[in-house]
Amino acid sequence: ENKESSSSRGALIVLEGLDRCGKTSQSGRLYKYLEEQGHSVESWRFPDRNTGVGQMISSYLANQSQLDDHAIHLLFSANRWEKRVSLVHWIDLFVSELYLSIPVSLMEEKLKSGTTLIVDRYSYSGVAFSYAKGLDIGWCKAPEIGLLAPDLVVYLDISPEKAAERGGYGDERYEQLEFQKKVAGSYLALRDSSWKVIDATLSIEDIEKKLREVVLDCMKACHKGKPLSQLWP
Ligand code: DGP
Ligand code: NA
Ligand code: NA
Repeated sequence: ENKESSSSRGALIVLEGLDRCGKTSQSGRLYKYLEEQGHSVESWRFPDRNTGVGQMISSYLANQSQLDDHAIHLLFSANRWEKRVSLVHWIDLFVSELYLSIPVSLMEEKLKSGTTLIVDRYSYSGVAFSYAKGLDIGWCKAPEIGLLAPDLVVYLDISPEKAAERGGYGDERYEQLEFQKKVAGSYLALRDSSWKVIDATLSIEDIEKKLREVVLDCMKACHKGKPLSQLWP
């Protein structure tokens, strides 16, 4: 009897790429398209700067605070964990004033109820940026273990030089050509054959079209019952 609902889950779609690769505007366009097509869809981004942890990350990125490389790495990861799991509070238990928090898997519930999530950056950014700073790759991957694995990773491919020409560069900590070159190298080390790589120097419309194709394919597979899995598969 649950066949119906479990076979119509949403897809976890992740967009990755260097700063200024066009990820954010493409995820906006994709979101609008899917919504117009009548799909249940949400647009997420990491870091989510609205949480307490997110505000610490934001201040670090704006160079308003300094943090050890390992410490900031764990904050980015914590920011993903806090969006995977939401704590439902049960207060007012009258017997002993107990205060219980029941964890609910936010992402999983959404996906299982049929909502597709378009996520602008995820664990791959977490590893790519810290590995670029010289941290051990195994250490970088460890705190991501147990987060939901995406059904699709789309990499918007642009050279660090081309990205730097796009302007507005240099506002935040990581937006420097030499560092972005290292990040590009990290992404290369992380990529596997399941990633869909789209040339981010194509026209906005062409990228949008290619993105829709791979996303709709993935959504079909999820709809047919492709199981959810966890990082790192
Ligand atoms: P964005 O809001 O997508 O522009 O991301 C802000 C910056 O933070 C960008 O330079 C990419 C970087 N970033 C995103 N996620 C992570 C992460 O998990 N770890 C680290 N170290 N950097 C990240
Ligand atoms: Na940025
Ligand atoms: Na992040």
